[in-house]
Amino acid sequence: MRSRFEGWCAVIEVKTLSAYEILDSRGQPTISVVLELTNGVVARSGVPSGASTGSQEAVELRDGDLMRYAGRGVLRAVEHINGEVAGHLCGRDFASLADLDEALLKLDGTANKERIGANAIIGVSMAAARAFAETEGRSLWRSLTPGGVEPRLPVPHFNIVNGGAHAPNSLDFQEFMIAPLGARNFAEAVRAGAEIYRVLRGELQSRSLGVGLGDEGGFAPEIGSPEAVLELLVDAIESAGYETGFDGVMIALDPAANGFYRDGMYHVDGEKLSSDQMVERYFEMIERFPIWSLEDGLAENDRDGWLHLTDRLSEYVQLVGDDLLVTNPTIIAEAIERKMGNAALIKPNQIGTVTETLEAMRICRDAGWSQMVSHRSGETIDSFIADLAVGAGCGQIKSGAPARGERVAKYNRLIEIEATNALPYGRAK
Ligand code: 2PG
Ligand code: MG
Repeated sequence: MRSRFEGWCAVIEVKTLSAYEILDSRGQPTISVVLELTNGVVARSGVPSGASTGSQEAVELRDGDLMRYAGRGVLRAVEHINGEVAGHLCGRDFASLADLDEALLKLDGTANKERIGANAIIGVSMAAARAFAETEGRSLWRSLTPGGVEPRLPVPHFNIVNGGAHAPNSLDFQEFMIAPLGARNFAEAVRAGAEIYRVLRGELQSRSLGVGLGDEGGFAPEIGSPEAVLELLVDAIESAGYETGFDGVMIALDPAANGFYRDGMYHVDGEKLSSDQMVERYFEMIERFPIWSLEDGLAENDRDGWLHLTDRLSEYVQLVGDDLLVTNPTIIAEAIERKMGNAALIKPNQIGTVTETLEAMRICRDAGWSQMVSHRSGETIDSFIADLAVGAGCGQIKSGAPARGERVAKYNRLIEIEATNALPYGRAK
């Protein structure tokens, strides 16, 4: 249906809403949602879950019943969906996703979604976004595209070495990613990622290092030094026949510094570094290696450090806030104002509704900040974030290694979108 004034619009009426407990990629309980409309549309979603979380994230409701899944069950959140959320939405008309999300926020009534649970709310919101798209007869990515934004295929950031909270090795940095910025298109970027991943496996084996995997499908070798991993990555990129650089393959880091910040110091590979020393260490890494993006280089509480980090490094690299910003429009607006970083990681479950996620992205766009859409370390096969990245036109995504079903579900969805639509590839200009 096309409205005369605003382009596409649809009114949906919720018929039934239900949820159940399923497993995520780490073998922990999470939520699956099924939303049925009176027009016959049935939409689903699977809710992701993080391990290295920011303190300001919307609250993921867990049962705390130690007799089930060591307290990690989500039956209370599931009951909230099947009970009061269903009671609140069923039989009602909604003219937009924003209206439906607003109804969810009002029903919850808390600032951080702790009553109903952000995991419950985001599951319903994602299913509802799909229900709107389906009713409009459009792809999910198209229905998520804001006016004036050019949809595009994002540069994939493949996390091929895992450490920190995502692996049991002694590597303090959490994520070492390769980003084929110079690829011709998305399919070629995937090819580069997969070929480099394969070569890296061989190189690890030839050095008698383990090829076991971390939570996001990257290798988790027993290496302590981040620089040693960066050397390996550059070797693997070149041995696979690619060049480093903006016309080829670049490296992105997510040290997730909350994880190694203790007593005001950064603990890296046996050394204790002050905030300033940590920033200088990054400066040296950026000089030596083809790094283009640095996420959570410092801890979320090290706010003066973030100001210094931005001052010192923003002309050389993208500085992405994840735990610092938690996809929260208010927190992002403040960081833009204070010049803390220059880009935001975007994870819908950190804030808890799709509408607020889109708002966070709009604020970034308006300020000239970049955005990288992201999975969580605990995932399902739901590929929602692939459509979100294309629709919002931000040009960047990370979804783990080019391996493991829950990771490649997103990359494969992007390949499908590219194969069936003529869209540009690459970072947003
Ligand atoms: C991160 C994420 C995703 P988690 O820190 O960026 O890679 O990890 O989902 O564990 O917060
Ligand atoms: Mg992160």
